[in-house]
Amino acid sequence: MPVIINGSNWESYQSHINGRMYESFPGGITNNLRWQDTMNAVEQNRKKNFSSQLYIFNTNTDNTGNHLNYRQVRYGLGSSLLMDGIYFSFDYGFASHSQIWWYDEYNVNLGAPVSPPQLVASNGAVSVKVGPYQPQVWRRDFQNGIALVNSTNAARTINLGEDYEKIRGTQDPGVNSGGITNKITISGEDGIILLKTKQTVDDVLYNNGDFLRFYNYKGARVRNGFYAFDDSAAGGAQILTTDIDGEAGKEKIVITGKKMEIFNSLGDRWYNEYPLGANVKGVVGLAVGRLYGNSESEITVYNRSAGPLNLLKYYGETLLANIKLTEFKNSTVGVAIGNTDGGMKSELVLAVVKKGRASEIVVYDWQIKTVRYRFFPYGKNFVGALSATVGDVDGDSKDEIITLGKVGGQNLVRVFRAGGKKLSEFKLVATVTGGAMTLGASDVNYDGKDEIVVMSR
Ligand SMILES: [Ca+2]
Ligand SMILES: [Ca+2]
Ligand SMILES: [Ca+2]
Ligand SMILES: [Ca+2]
Repeated sequence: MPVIINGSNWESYQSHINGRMYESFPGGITNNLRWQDTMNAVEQNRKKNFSSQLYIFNTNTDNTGNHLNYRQVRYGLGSSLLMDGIYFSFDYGFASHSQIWWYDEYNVNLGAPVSPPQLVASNGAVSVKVGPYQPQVWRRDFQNGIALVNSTNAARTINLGEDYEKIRGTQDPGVNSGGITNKITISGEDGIILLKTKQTVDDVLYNNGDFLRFYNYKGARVRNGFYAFDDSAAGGAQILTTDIDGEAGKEKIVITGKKMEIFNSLGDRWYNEYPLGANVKGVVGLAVGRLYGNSESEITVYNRSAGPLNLLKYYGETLLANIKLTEFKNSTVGVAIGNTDGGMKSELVLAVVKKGRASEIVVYDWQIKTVRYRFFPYGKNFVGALSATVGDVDGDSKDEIITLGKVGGQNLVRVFRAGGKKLSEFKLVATVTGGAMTLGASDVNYDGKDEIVVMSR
């Protein structure tokens, strides 16, 4: 169990403790410390502290209760992100720490740090910190974005070198506007978190060159759209980059025409074959997920227009071949794998457009033997095209079923819980191209909930 203390840099304590809370960061409760004093003290103490180190920066309202001081929140949070193992809180002050105020930045998972703290010159030049902390603009890079802190007392404008995307916040939208920029002005004693702009997206099956848009399940756009293009694959190829082996790193599956390739996270090719034969008529469909509930994923490949469906291990070995489901007869089918009803196992979710029948969602159990439930997402008279995917859009650890159908000339997204109970719906504005749209789901703003990805050609 780590032992941390509050409030002392006393030399003889340091080798007996694992860390410390820095109350009223950065000034301390007497408010006579400068930012660089505190930051340098942390650096010094952590060299002497016992391992399993844990620190807390408590920034607060200085006992005023002004919880809308977002600049102060960002200043403390940004500073805490510059070094490892620092937790952050923002509350009332030393007279009371019982508040649980929440800030937009807390919703963003920046991922693991990928750089040490760095100094940023006004021309944007970035250099790794060598000496002690001093009033400057500081930057640290993370897997999903960057943290910046201006510890001077005047605004600074810096060149970011490339485009970054502001988070889309509701509390201080002037700062967290969701806009894309390669240059930013940070006021004195302030900080900001920026996201990397995206040109590819993980965990979503897209066609190379698709335009992608991102919505929460209530229909609000959460990130800027973009054309997804992977240089290593042909235009129009189906691409899915996701973890399939349960080990660190993302693997990649590419379907070009009738051929499927599986690459491990280092880019080595595990599989390069025609899983349904080279001459199969129709589009080869792909769905990946933890059908059996293990850390490793299963892969389904199927002929969208007639079946059959094959189930493969994550590296391509056949588990079940030539599964013939009645849903594929005289139909066009899309498949997704998701855990819609809890438990360990996932389900196979079919979006079925069948001649002479309303377009339907049919959900099979993990053995692909028993239909667990089925429903008509747009009613018993809707016979149009139906696209479906799965994703946990509300963060309750169960996947919702997300559908897209064109009703009365409008593209209508609907979100369902297991059994077919509707959770939400929203209309999509038409795309520039007017081309067909498909769906995916992925957490693109790092808040732990999947967004709905709408892809169009
Ligand atoms: Ca992996
Ligand atoms: Ca389940
Ligand atoms: Ca859910
Ligand atoms: Ca999200």
